[in-house]
Amino acid sequence: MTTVQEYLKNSGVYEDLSKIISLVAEQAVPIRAAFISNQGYAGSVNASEEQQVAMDTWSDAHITRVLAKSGLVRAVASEEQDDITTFSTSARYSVVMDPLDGSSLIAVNLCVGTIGGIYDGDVLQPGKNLKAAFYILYGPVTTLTLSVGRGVAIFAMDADGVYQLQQDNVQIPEGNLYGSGGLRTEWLPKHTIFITDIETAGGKNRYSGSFVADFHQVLKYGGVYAYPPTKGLENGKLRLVFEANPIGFLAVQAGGAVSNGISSTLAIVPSNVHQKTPVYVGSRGMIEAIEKICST
Ligand code: AFP
Repeated sequence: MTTVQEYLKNSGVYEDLSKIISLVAEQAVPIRAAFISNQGYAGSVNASEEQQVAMDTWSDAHITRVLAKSGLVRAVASEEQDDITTFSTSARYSVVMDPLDGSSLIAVNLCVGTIGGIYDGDVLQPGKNLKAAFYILYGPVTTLTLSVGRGVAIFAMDADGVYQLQQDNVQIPEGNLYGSGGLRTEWLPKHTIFITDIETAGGKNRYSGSFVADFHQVLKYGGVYAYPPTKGLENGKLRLVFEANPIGFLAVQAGGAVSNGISSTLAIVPSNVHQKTPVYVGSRGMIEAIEKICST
């Protein structure tokens, strides 16, 4: 058995980077424990004008506090905070996070996650510069899906709270699952063509409303997760920095691809930490298909 710490050491990851990854991953234990007493809405809205649920604000405050205390982090940017918080300009790494992704599903006890990305230097860099990307999935088992730029590994938390390697060198197969956000009546014609083509070819619809959970099944079985531009929302709903980049980085490291329909979202230099982007992420063939449709 290989623990996440052993994996990071064997991968030659710098000590501080390794410590930050482990530190965030360990917070799965208190976060999971907090679900039971944080079921409702927080009564506040985030920078994207979305209602925050109690677990959004709880996990955001919790992880931010842990990172601040570590002394290892230069800055943190969170989907649940308006601005980037700088801790120490002498520290090397900055963390971006969606502390509780899919939080509206807590009240119905479906899978949710925590997404993280780590940059060497400041926050506003293109996703291709990520030094590490990961997500924790709070399913029947707590798993950590991680890339430090040398492929993708999945770890499962054991009864002692230790992440043990479950699968290394994960590769996205060319499967046929698909899940798309946005109301069908609001989709733009090119997205409708893309989804209709998948359905005609026998694709199976799997969409829960949690990006982490929906992407995880695409990672394992193949297919595509999409949150397209919709009428009136030409940049879709997902955030480039907190959602599209870490998950897109993992997809590419697993042999898949990520795109806004035109080109890779990992090349975009963010101008604003809360900027949104259309997202297509998954098997390479699926992403080639949407880019072909969008180019005509
Ligand atoms: P948050 O719970 O972090 O706000 O994320 C929800 C989300 O950004 C993503 O996880 C889902 O895939 C997507 O929104 C669901 O959106 P719809 O409710 O519009 O399907």
